[in-house]
Amino acid sequence: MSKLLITNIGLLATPTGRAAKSGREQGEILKLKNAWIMTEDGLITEIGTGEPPVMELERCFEAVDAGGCLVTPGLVDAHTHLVFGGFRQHELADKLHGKTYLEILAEGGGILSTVRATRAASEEELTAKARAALAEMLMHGVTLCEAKSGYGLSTKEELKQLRVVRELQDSQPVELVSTFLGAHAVPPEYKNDKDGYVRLICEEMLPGVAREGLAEYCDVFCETGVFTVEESRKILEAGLALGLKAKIHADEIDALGGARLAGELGAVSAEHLIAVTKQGIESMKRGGTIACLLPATSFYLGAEYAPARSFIEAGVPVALATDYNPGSCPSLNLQLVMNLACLKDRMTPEEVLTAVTLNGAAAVGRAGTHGSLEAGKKADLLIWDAEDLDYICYRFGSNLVRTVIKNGLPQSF
Ligand code: IZC
Ligand code: ZN
Repeated sequence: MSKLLITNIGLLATPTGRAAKSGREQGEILKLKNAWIMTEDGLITEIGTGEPPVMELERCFEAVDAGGCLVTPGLVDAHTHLVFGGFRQHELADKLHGKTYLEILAEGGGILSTVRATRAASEEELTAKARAALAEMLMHGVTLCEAKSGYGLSTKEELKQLRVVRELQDSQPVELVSTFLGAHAVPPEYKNDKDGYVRLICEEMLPGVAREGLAEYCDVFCETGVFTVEESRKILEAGLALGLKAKIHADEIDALGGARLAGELGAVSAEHLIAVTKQGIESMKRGGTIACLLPATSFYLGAEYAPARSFIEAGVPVALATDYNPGSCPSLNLQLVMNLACLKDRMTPEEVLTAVTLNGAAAVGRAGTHGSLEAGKKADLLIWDAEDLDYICYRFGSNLVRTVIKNGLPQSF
């Protein structure tokens, strides 16, 4: 039995509850001064303020002194393209000369360049690379992370990527939630037969993924030149029929109507949403879809920022994630995303905290067990080199996480 007592918490800040928070509630954070947390076997058993239960401490509790600092739940990165071969630094010059993301993709670069590198890599190589990325994420405070496929684009190669996620699930500390994104781009073999590729996804890839239990979610890159709204609908419906819940890259660059589709299908989350329309937001509200915003991608593409305030005003829960990928966001620093969400999406530090904890957990179906500091939930928490929430949204570029506790165990780096 592993028991841990975290004492001398200057400020404990956490959302509460077991479902996504929206509207005014997104900014309601429980703040306890001079607090302590008790954990047992990886779960939080009790939280209190004032003097910690010293008698308990003398009996077999290991203690961690938080040094009067801020403690929050572990961060949840609800949108990453974790497993990939290579990087795409060779595209930087093109970018600087004004080529857009979609132009690079249309010329066979971008995602398709990463597809070539991922296909050329062995499962072991991909695993080692993603494992290193997860170690860096953990150091930056991420304790739960979504991971997409989408750089294989054939049945065999997509399954290879998802097996990497499964291998990593049990062999390193960050918990993973797996998403099938076979509809990330059209592979060269189907360049002139997109319908054939959509059929392959629906009739072969998705059943294969479901049979092996390799993913919980099905996602589609619904964008100009990639997959249309109708193709996205077909693929997401095929996934739903096999028990894979829906996510969708929607209305990032062009307002195609992906957000509206997300609401109609009751998708768990829609991602990006920079170009979302009023109807899209209303549809998401009706469908109970979470808006998963990715401001580090806006930064990296020099694009606009998603209208976070419109979602909050409409009562749509907002989550924030990195979008870690080798093209439009080669960073896995969720703390930077928190800074950008404040400064560019105009979210308050309290709303941001909910977005990267409880709402992130809800976006990956884990709000019942993760994303807040409450008795019965996972003992995933962070001790920050900070005294309050404002500080962690105000400082940027440094890693302000001092100690990561995952499953009640202090991690060492
Ligand atoms: O590799 O470019 N947006 N997919 C959709 C991505 C970014 C990942 C990539
Ligand atoms: Zn993405």
